[in-house]
Amino acid sequence: MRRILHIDMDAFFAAVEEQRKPEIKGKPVVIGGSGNPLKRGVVSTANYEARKFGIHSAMPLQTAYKLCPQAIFLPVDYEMYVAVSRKFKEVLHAVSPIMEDGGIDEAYLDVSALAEDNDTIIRRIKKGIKEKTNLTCSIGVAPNRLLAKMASDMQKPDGVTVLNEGNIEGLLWPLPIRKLYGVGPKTEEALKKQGIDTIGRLAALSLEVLAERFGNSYGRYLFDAARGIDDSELTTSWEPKSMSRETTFQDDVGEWQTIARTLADLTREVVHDMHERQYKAKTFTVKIRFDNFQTLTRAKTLDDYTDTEDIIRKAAFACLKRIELKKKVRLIGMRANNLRSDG
Ligand code: TTP
Ligand code: MG
Repeated sequence: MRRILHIDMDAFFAAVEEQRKPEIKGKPVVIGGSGNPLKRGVVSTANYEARKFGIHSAMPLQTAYKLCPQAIFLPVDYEMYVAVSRKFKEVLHAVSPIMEDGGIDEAYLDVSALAEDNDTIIRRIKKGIKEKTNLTCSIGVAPNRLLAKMASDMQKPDGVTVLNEGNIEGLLWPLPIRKLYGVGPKTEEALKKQGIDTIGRLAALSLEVLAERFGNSYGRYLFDAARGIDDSELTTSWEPKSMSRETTFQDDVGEWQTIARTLADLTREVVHDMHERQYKAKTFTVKIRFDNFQTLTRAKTLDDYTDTEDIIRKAAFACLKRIELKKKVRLIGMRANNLRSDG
């Protein structure tokens, strides 16, 4: 039987901020946008004190302000969080090299081949993360990735949850279907219309019915997932698949100069990341979102890998030129992919 862990940091951005500003500990803290709750932007995360007021990720900052004007609002310091993220992933990678990077504050670890039991491994991980970052995490333990991911969310913060064949009925089936990994708002709505509101009710549907409603492949996925079945292997390449930056403008922008200056700034930041992490890249992509949310991307692939800012900026501007700026721009992004480690 495989032993997969999913590790997810608790209130990650907020916890990092509390770490470097101990005076805000115990108070409601909201991280998002430029940190000004009267301006446009959304909540990236809120600490547990702020969540008591109903504040959550993706909520407009202005709404968060109405719910809790006395909260401490801070800007997103992405560089800082990436640096901390790297530290905690190093701890995990040292425990087992079979690691899948799940995002800035989460990762999967296959510990099947280790001699120690799960309790010992978990203690080692929590202790290592505490020592290196002084932060807490929650861990899900399961025979596969799907269950591990769902388990890590069940006892936050600083929890450990074991989810396996024996407690699927007790722990998984009572959950709302939206909690099932891979079920988005559309599927949720479609299922709710049929009166299917929990994972248990989903598990009661036959494969034939699910395949008919959702197609063979997604129907099969739902059938298996509701039973906690997932045979997929971890994707272990511990390389970032891309490095990117994007900015949402405070007010939608029509002037080319502002857009160009912002793209040059984003390019500099991406190049800085590449230097820091010793990566070169071959493909560069620019993303533009207009005020009507229409989003376009243009990519350019060079003949050689590079980390030279001038060359990368030229590639970025070549992409930008291929986008007709006939509407105001809400967001601009820049990404380096097709990466090669030079370290
Ligand atoms: P999560 O792990 O979803 O949230 P969290 O770590 O803040 O809280 P929890 O204790 O419940 O795990 O996301 C990790 C980080 O990703 C989060 O700190 C901020 C960022 N994030 C966003 O920027 N926008 C979002 O909509 C979400 C969900 C997260
Ligand atoms: Mg988290």
